[in-house]
Amino acid sequence: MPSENTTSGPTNAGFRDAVLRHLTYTLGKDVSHATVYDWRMALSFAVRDRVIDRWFAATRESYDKGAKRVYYLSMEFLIGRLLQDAIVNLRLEEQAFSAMQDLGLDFDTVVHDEPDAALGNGGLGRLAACFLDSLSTLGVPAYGYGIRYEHGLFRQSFVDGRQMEAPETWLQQRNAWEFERPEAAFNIGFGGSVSETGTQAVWTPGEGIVAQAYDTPIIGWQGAWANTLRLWAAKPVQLFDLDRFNRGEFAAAAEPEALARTISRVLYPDDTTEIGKELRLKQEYFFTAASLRDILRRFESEGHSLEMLPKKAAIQLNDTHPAIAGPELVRLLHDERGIAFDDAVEIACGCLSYTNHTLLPEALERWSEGLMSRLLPRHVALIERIDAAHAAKHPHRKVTLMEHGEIKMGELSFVMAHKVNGVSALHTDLMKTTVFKELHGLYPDRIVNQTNGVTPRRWMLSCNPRLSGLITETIGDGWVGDLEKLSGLEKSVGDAGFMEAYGKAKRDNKVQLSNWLQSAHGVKTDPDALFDVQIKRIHEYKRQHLNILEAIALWQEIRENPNAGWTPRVKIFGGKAAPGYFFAKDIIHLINDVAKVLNSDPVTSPFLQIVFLPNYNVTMAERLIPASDLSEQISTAGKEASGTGNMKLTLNGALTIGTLDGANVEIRDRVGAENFFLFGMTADEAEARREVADHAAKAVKADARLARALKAISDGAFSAKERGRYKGIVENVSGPDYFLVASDFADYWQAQREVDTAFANPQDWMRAAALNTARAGWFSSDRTIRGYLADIWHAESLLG
Ligand code: NBG
Repeated sequence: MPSENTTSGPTNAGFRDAVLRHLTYTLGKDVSHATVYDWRMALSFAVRDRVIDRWFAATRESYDKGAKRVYYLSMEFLIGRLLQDAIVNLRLEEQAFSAMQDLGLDFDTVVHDEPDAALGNGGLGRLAACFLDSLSTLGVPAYGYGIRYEHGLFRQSFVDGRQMEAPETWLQQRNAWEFERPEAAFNIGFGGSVSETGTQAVWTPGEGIVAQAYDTPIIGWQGAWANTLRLWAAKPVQLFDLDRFNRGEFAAAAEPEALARTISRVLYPDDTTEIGKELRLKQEYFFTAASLRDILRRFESEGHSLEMLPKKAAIQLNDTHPAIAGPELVRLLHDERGIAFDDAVEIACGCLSYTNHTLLPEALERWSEGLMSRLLPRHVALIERIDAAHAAKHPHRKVTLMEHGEIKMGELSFVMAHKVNGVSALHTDLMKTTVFKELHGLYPDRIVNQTNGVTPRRWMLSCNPRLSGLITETIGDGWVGDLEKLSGLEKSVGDAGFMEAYGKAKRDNKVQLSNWLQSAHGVKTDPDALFDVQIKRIHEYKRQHLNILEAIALWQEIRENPNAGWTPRVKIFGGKAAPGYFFAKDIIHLINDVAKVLNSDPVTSPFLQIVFLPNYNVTMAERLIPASDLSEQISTAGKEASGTGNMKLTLNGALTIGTLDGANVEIRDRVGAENFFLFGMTADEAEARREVADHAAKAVKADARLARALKAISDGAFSAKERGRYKGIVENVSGPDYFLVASDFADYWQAQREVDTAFANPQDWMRAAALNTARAGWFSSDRTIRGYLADIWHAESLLG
């Protein structure tokens, strides 16, 4: 892994001494007693030291230049591990590697000791993490604001094929990257009452909680700039009740503290459906209110007048979770600083913008007015006033911010933002014609598109050293900071030497994955088989059940005709289901049950194997993606807002089998239709098909393979002791089938057979894979951030 060190500074020996110094003086450990944890911490501190000066300099420069800052408010930052990332961004590979070697340690073992910070559910949270990397790389003064969850996304295991959930414990050990900021703390109130005197309203909260900041520096590529991820932890206003304690009521005395801490205790394990818990609303207000106060404090410390706020602060709402920012900012400006209401709304709109990440109706947040009035009484009054102002401007409007006793957070965000963006071209178009149709008509310039992207530092340079090395050898290392340079690879795609090296990098990655599957999971796989990968949250719209149904049908066909020259394939699944989403949990169970039967079938297992890896997370994605041949992006068209895993896989040379959904459309446009396995209905066709009576039953009847696969499930072929176990799935697919599994099955089967044929010709396959890499440059999150800067934030890079 070592590559050329381009930073000046300490020599390798100097760096090793820094590690030793931290081991001794920061960790208080002697070399002879140091554990892997101690070494990992010492290495992290030595690396972190290299970030600090740059971090301070960036902060100073932002103040000196009076720069506009970008504030990214997000309930989730799925950052994963940071050590390797920082080493790669600082170009410290050589020094860190040789320091560990000198000290008699295995570099990979030390790096892999770091817990994976899973402060997010899926795409939305990982996108936020990629954006932080790009903002720092581009030298844009920016802060990420979120919650310092004590427990991130649950740890998943399988017992008899069923998903089990256990708490995640990333903070059990010390977190090497964060700095506690006891002085950066705000009191956040809930409940209480509002008194009005004349035009002035005063909210007196009934309870309070302290939001205290923890800062993590985020270093950009080559250490050119560093920003801050500021996460809020909930602390009690009063530590404990001494009177009760002295009376011997120990548990009761600790109650206020425990209750307060509850707010930042866990990440809600649900990314698409609203669970409607009071605690969730409290979390949302807690981090939004603390962030806005921090933003205003910084702004006011620079001595500007409040009308200048939109020129100095761009505040991005990552989905509706921080949507309360609209009324809260109006409250801070109007109630607390005396700005006229209309002006306060205008200033707030000038700062705020909102990204929508899903059109699934159940995922658009709505809060009951009752709950909201109880927790945030002043905000409800302000929302009513915002709604009235909107109605006055548009007397014929039909869409209101409040309806059936609920407050609609998507609509509130729309009205309070100067720009609203979708995350892929198709998704943005659908926003205009579906969920925000009327609002789009009233504000035709408000909706803009910013197709998602991924950071090439983590998703190529760091996770795929073999391919990165080859790319750099071929076109130089400019691609890391400018991914579009990958197009320079195209001319090498006809070159036999390059293609051999490309094929070797992929094969070596597959061997490495295969070895890990064996050592970590006891699964034996053939690295020459096609590695077919579906890694993402488990959801009906993502259609993991379509994938497993196809596997069953294929198994049946191979059994009938084992000598037909089948292309060996390993289907790898990874992903978690929300604990309360029973259908998704049944899909996991079914995949595991099917795997058990298929993997032990001596006739078919040389050709078809199923592996479901437990506890999929960022770290696992980093292992799987470089070794994948086929990327499954098979959502029902119109339902996947963008996808970002699809981009990572494309970049790493996996070919996609996919529908015309989300960013698949743009991926296919760029890599070329001939290098992409397209199947299925378009979003319009899907919409129309749902109107056809008995569409699923008809599709099942028309497709003997699908019918036979469903019958095997019903007959208990995979659940002999409980034949009815998957009745729900079978009935859904052959009955209502909202996600059109049955209707897309035949086409999917056909596309998979085309995959088989294509993979049997390794030269052509590798050529297509290399073209996928060469043409993936546009999907860098650097490009996405440039788009936000130009179209939404109107902020600038302070680098060069
Ligand atoms: C997800 C979408 C993905 C998209 C990411 C990032 C949520 C609510 N939405 O398609 O499902 O890629 O957001 O934009 O997590």
